[in-house]
Amino acid sequence: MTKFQPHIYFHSDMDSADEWREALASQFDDFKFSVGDEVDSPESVDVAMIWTLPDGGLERFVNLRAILSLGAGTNQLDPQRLPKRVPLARLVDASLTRTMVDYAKAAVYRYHRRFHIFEQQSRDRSWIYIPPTLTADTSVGVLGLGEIGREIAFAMQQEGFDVRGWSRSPKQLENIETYTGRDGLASMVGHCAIVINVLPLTDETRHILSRDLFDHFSDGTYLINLGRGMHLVEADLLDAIDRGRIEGATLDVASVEPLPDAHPFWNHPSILITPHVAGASIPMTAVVNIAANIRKALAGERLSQLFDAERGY
Ligand code: NDP
Ligand code: OXD
Repeated sequence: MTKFQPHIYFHSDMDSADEWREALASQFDDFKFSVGDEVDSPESVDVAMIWTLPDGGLERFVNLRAILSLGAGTNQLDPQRLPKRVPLARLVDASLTRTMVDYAKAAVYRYHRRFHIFEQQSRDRSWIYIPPTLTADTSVGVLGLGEIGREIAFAMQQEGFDVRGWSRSPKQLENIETYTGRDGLASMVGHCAIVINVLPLTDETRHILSRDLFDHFSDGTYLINLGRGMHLVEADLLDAIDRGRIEGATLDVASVEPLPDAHPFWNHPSILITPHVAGASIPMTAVVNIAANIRKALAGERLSQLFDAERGY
């Protein structure tokens, strides 16, 4: 029988526990919400909602039925360290997707309309006309066509860009040329003026943004990384910029966050850093899918957005 008073454990240094408590109250008449290290009767915890693993792990929650990631990605949880018997689900949320799409649009337009050059020209008091071009003349490639990548690709296509996309399994998307496999990726990026990465971090995708791939870029390509810092071989990016393969990069994620003070990406004229802000989920919207998964966990049903250990995402 379904238990209607879930005990939810919450751990995140990125998300507001108060906002999540309020959002959950809109979905459950009665629930127990435990935050931090002091958890009263850990054996009664049903569900863990977490961004990263708490120091003590989750083993003390011996009756845990579900782990719900507060991120679309799960690598920050190091799924290998989670209790194997408990299913893990990632976050899918309209507000998260929307903010990612908005970020991708802003970053693409900054290059497409040459704002990155005008920013420098403004600092140099330099008035040099650069004629605008049509979106149809700029090709954008999206790595990852899942919940977020697919929406980014559609949004770019609606803006009139020439859009291509790469995924693990074949896809048919209207007016978007799609590719699979490493050869497909190498061929796709050669056609792109702007490459956006929105892949999950897995054993297969770690360091995918490396010299091997950059050597298939046309000279002067722009790179936008919204996935994870460990997708990128940072030294290879600097080298590709020096060689002219990459003209500029917008990086929302870094292998070490916050990016260390002495990192060569700071102040680099061709690199724009943003502090992992591309996507944000708003508890009041994200709670709908989270609450649905809490109900499924309590009813012993299969969770939605389940992490697949074999695929790694
Ligand atoms: P999904 O799981 O919905 O989609 C992942 C996509 O990547 C799928 O299209 C999948 O292919 C593809 N993919 C996975 N592995 C491979 C591979 N080896 N080769 C080719 N394609 C592959 O994830 P989301 O769209 O929800 O999120 C993607 C990532 O975005 C997150 O994991 C996270 O890293 C990042 N993110 C970053 C944020 C930020 O603020 N910077 C915010 C939110 C997410 P297939 O379709 O065949 O399964
Ligand atoms: C996520 C993120 O994965 O914020 O949701 O990076």
